[in-house]
Amino acid sequence: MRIDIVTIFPEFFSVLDVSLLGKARQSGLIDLGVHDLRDFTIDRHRTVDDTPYGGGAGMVMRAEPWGQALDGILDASLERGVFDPLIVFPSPAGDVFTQAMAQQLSSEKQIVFGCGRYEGIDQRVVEYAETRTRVKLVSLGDYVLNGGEVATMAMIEAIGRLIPGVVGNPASLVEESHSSGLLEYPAYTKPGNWRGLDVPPVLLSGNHGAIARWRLEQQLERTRRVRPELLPPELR
Ligand code: JD8
Repeated sequence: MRIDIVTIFPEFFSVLDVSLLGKARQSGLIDLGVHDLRDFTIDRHRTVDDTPYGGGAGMVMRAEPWGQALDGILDASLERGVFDPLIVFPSPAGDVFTQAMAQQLSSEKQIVFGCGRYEGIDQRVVEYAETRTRVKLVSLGDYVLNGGEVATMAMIEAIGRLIPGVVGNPASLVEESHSSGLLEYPAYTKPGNWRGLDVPPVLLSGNHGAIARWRLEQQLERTRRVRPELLPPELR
């Protein structure tokens, strides 16, 4: 997968050089391009924002730098034979990001993340982008962030780890929270007793059937207690 990020804070994404995603980039599973929006301005102050039409507090991101940045990325995609990359604009007004969406997006050839700041991006950028390719507004959740970078980082991690070969043991993806529709069971490791707290005896029994049943019961109990809406009505 090719991932492009447009942002006024390119240094924010240096963390993508390390850990699992860093390894995925070294092995060629993920190809990453981070683009500084200010590189697409033409004034000496590299201005990316301006006052909002209609008045109001704050500033709005100007359309032209975005138009130049997205055209450059999309034209480069065409040269690589990718004709319909997906542009994702993180936005509080977007569809809420879920594991199902991460799974769906993990099969994309190319995703371009457009990280807004200030009060947002001139709406005509979204309208223009829709004339060139597929566009999706996605929200990380029902709370307000200061820009799209944190959401983009979270989405890249959630999507990237689902790309075949990125996670060493694919079986570990199956039992995770949300992948099975249930929250995950509690995990334990040595020592057997830690500060007077024991590991549940069933996990020491060697009885794999009993262990599997205990883990499923834990998943159902935890999901019923914390996120009942994830369960079908008959299991709530
Ligand atoms: C992109 C600018 C800040 C948003 C005035 C605060 C996502 N789940 C989420 N919450 N917030 C965002 C998000 C916030 C953004 C931008 C995403 C670009 N802001 C603006 C509108 C109100 N400020 C998000 N994904």
